[in-house]
Parts: sequence; C-alpha cells; structure tokens
Amino acid sequence: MKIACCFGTDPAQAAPWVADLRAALPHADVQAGDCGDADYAVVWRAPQAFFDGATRLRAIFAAGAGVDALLALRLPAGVPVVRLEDAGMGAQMAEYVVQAVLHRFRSFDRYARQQSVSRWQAHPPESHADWPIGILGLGTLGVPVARALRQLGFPVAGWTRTPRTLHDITCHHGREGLGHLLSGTRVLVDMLPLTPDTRDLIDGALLGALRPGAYFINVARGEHVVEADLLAALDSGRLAGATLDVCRNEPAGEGHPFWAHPGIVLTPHIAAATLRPQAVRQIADGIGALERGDPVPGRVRPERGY
Ligand code: OXD
Repeated sequence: MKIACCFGTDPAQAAPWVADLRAALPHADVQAGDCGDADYAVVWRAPQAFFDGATRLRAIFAAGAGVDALLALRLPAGVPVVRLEDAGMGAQMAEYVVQAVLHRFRSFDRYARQQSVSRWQAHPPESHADWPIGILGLGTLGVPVARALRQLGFPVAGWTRTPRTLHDITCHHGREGLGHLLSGTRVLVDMLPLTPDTRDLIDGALLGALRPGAYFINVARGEHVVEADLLAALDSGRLAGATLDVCRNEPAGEGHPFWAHPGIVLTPHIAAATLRPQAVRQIADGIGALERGDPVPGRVRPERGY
C-alpha cells in the first residue's frame, strides 16, 4: 500500500508526518511527493499539482477539520475525502472560546484598559443568565464548545442547517431558526464550515439582529464575515467587541484594521491546532477501516461542502 503526503509546497513540512505514518503503518510505503500511483493521500494545503498525476487514489485524508480549500481543487473524481474528527481539536476550541467569553464576562478587557491608566476600580459581577451564547454550527468541534460553556452556567443555543437535539442546548435550524438564535444572543460564536451558503453570512444585517452590545467570536473561517460590516458594527457600538482567530486573507497584513481596533482581539489562527500524534492515529485507523471495507468516520459529503 502506498501513501503520499503533502503539506504545502515545502516538502520538509511533510517529513514528520511521513515518519509518524511509517511508524503507525509499518507495512505501508509512505513518501512525501506527488500522488502518482499512491493508494492514499494525506494532505494539508496541498497544491493542485499534487493531485494532477493521481492514477489509483482510493481516499484523501485531510489533516485538519475544514476541507474548504481542499474541495476547491480539482480532485480525482469519485475519490472519498476524509477529514479529522476532533483529534484533540475540540478541547482546544473549548479552551479558546471559554477564555474569550470569560475575558468579556469577567471584564478582563475593562481591567486591562484600566491598568494602562493605573485605575483601581472594581465592576459588579455579571449574571450568567444575562449572557446567552449562540453557537453557529454544532459539529464535532461546536458540541464540545457548547458543553464547556453550558458547564460554566451560560445559557447556550446552537444553530445548524438541519435539526439537531442536544441535552441542555437549545437547538435551532434553518433560516427561521437563525433569526430566533440571533435575537436572544449576547455572544455569537462562529464554528461553521465554509461553504457557498456560509460565505459572507455574517454581514451587517446578521450582526444587527443580535442583542445590542453583543460580542462576536470567530474560530471558523474569515470568509464568513463581511469585514467592513463587522468594523462598522463595532464602530457604531452595535457590537461591543470581537475576538477573531481568523480573517479573510491570512496572514493579516501590517495595515489590516483588525490589528489596531480597540474592540478587537486578534490571534493568528491558533484556536485549535492539528495535533500530529492524534491525527496520525485517526488517519491510520481510517486507512485500516477502508482496507477492511468498513465505514470510516469523518467522511466528507462534497455536495454539502463539509
Ligand atoms: C482546520 C483549521 O480546519 O486549522 O483544521 O482551520
């Protein structure tokens, strides 16, 4: 069995993956390079050229959760794409979103501003009930985030394309459901996949439907957000603040308005990193399942886009 790995245009990036996959699948011939006659591909940020010579590919494993960039390529027809399911990312996402929510809920943003002017002033505690949180997307990563926030005592609602039921989380779906979620939300968390339906979803109208003075957290994709509308909502005070782990064009250039905006906390797409040991285990298990003819978790439905 041959496995080809590609992690961007620099072959050195693939080296640790090749080593770990060889250790996990000792009978496989694992190489960095293009697809050629490989049976399986393991990729992240692979260029189109990697797939162009594929002759007998049986599955493509994405070493990440979002497959928008991969699905935008011309992939060999009919070859299944499998993405990582959690693999340690759910816990990281929960940590990131919890800290972002607590930063505002416990007024750490205000205390940081006060420290810069040596002001010792306490603010009265807030009640969790006044901070309902709405999560867009309740997938493999959205659910652990929803549960972590719920455990802290926040009311949590989620929005999905199709109906879902989760204990203790209010679930909305469809266009109408989105309106219900937004009108009751004080902190909106974006955890959606990037698809034609979700591109530019977060615009002035959507932000304007949130409770006045709401906060926005984006740990998904920058392309969901109309950045000029987000800045306008912050500047008008309609939105009180935003914590953004992503932006439309990454990396954000020196002059990007997000860097200097007083209402924005910007981090460089680090909310949930791919953890190689967990990812390699999951990919090796997935290859094993396909070899046996068993179903493999994380299989992408291309018509749906995730
Ligand atoms: C992912 C990401 O999709 O890192 O895994 O953005």
